Amino acid sequence: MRLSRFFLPVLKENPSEAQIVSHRLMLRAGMIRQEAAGIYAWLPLGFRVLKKIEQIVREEMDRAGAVELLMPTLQLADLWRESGRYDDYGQEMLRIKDRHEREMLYGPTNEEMITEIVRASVRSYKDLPKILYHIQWKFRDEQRPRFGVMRGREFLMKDAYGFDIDEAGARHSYNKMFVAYLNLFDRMGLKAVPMRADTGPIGGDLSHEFIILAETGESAVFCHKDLVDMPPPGIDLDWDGDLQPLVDQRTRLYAATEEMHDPARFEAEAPEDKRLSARGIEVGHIFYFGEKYSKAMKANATGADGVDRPIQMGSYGVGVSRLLGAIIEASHDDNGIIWPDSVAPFGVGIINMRPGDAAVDAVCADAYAALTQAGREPLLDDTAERAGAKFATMDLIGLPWQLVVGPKGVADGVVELKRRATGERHVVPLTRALEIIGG
Ligand code: 5CA
Repeated sequence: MRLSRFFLPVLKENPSEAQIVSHRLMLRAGMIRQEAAGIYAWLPLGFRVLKKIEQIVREEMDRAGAVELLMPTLQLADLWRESGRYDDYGQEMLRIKDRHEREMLYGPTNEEMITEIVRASVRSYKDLPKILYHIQWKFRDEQRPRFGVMRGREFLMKDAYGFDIDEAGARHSYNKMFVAYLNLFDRMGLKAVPMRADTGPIGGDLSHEFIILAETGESAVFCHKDLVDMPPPGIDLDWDGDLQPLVDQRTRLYAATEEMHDPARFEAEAPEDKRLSARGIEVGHIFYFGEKYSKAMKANATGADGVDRPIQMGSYGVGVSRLLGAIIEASHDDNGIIWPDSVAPFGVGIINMRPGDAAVDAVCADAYAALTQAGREPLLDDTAERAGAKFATMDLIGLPWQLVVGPKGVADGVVELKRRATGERHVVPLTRALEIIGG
C-alpha cells in the first residue's frame, strides 16, 4: 500500500476525551473514529488490525475443533422470553420494533439463538459433541461506555457455544476452549492469566476470565505470580486426549477477580512474595452452565442409554475489538504503538526520504516489490511530508520494521533498517535488510 493512496487521518494533538493510552493512540493513529458514545467506525488502519486478530482467533478455534457459522445481529424478543432473559437483561439490551410492531433486539450475546438452531436438528448423542462459534457485532447499552474500544456499546465478539451429551463431555469442551484461549492470546503477544470469575447474567457455576495485567485495567485482580510467566500449552496437542492436566496446572495456583476474591484463601495459598495484587483487562470469558438454556428451551438429546435429557452447554467469549486496546496497553512507548508482528496492520514501513529522486524511488520500488512478494505487506510512505513528520507517523502507527531510503544511503548502496520495538538500527545493503526482515 502507498501511503499517498491510503486513508490515515493521524492527529497531531492528544485528543482530550481519551483517558487511557490505548484510546489516545488509536485516535491519534487514525484507527477509529467515534460516531456515537461507545460506537466506532473502524478506519482502514484499525480495520486491518481487527481482521488480523479475528483471523488468529478463528485459526485457534478451528484447531480446537470448533466450527464457524454466522448468526444475525438482530433477534426476536420471543426467543429470549423462552429462556426468561428478556426481562432479566434490563437496560443493557437495545430493544427495537420492526414495522409490524414485532419486538426485536440487537443481540448482546447468542445463547438463545444457538440453542434454537441446535435443538432444531440435534436428536441424540450421535449428533454430539459440537462447538459452534461466530465472530459478530454485539450491542450492550453500557451505562458507562469508556476507554474507547475497551468498553464500547457496539463491539466485536467471538462467541462459541459447546453442546455435549453429559457433564464429562462438557468439561472436555470447556478444557479445549481454555487451552485454545491461552494459545491464541500468546500468538498476539499477550500473557493472559485465567482467573476464577463471577458468571453474571450468562449464568452457571464454573467460569474463568482471561486477564491481561495492565495498570489501566478495569478490574482489580489477585493471583500467584508464577501464573503470569507460565508458558502457553502450545498447539501441538491431542485435542481429543485428556486436557485436564494442562488446565489443572493453570488453575491450581490462586487467581481470582475482585468479585471472587477471598483474602484469607489468598494468604493461605500464596506465600507473601508470590502474591500479586494488580489491575487487569478481561479479554476472554468462558462459562459452563449445563442445562440453564437447554432445559428452559427444550433442547434435548437422547443418550446411549435411550434416555432423553437436556443438552449440556457452555459458552466461550473473546473480546475481539477490545483486544486492540489490550494489545496497545501492553505494547507501546512514548512515541506510539509497538505492534507484535502477528497483528501488525502492515509488516514494514518503507520511508522514501526524497520522492521524485529517480534513484531513491527505484530502491523503494524494489523494496516494495520484494516485500510484497514475500507476503510482508509493506506500507510505502511516498508522501511529500518532511522527514521528522514521516518518522513520527511511522513510530506512532507502530509497524514492526521501518526501512529508511534516502539519497545519501542510496549513493552508498545502503538503506537503514529500524526495529520499532527495540530501536535497533542496521545500515546495510537492501538485500541484507530484506534478509533480516524475512528471517
Ligand atoms: N456469551 C458469553 C460468552 S460467549 C458472553 O457474552 N460473555 S461475556 O459477557 O463475558 O463477553 C465476552 C467478552 O466480550 C468479554 O470477555 C470481553 O472481552 C468482551 N466484552 C464484553 N463487554 C464488552 C464491551 N462493552 N466492550 C468491548 N468488549 C466487551
